[in-house]
Amino acid sequence: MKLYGFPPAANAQRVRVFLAEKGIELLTQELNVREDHQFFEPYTSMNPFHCVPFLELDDGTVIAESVTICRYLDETQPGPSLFGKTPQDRAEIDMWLRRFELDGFLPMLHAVRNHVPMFAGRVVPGTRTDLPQLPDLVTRGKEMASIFFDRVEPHMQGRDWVALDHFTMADISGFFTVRMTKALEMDLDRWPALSNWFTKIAARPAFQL
Ligand SMILES: N[C@@H](CCC(=O)N[C@@H](CS)C(=O)NCC(=O)O)C(=O)O
Repeated sequence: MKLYGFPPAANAQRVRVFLAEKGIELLTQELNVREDHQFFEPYTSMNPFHCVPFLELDDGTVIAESVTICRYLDETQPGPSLFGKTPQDRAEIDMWLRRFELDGFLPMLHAVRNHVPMFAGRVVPGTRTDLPQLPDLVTRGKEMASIFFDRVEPHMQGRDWVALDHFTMADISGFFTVRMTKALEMDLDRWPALSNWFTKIAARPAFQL
């Protein structure tokens, strides 16, 4: 089994943090997506979505999608689950994972891709394109993320973790969503409970990226 990633890439970092939290060691290979190595063979055939991370199993099966990789490793490797033990725990964690991914991460991802100069010509992940960076998508992404954080803030008041009463995968994905406020110059102090949680998560040894 081998994990392909790129140290500065947020989605690859998400898996790295998960591995560190679980104490799992894997064979890894760096794929420099800034130098377009994902478009060369054998990688373009291994993951035709041209993104890291992806996990190559011993029988050649390739699993992409950071949360899917983490879920697979959670189920197949030893150690306490970060995805929940009971159906109810799994449902609560998955609910928060999807909220952070769909309502937070996605609009912010498009805002970042349309804002940061490095992503010119790369506004769609895994694609080289003539589509221009659109400032309106930056504005709208930040507005959508703000609405999402306004909803999360009351939930986080008086809580230590995003889901359940202990650290889970929802805290990992939540961290990478909230961290994008930095690239978008959003003031996290607007959401004090979320900000306190973020500071605490960022201090964990596994998050020293
Ligand atoms: N939904 C995918 C997204 C993967 C993704 O966007 N990876 C980025 C790095 S964070 C990438 O490899 N981009 C390459 C490119 O845009 O060409 C996941 O969660 O793994």
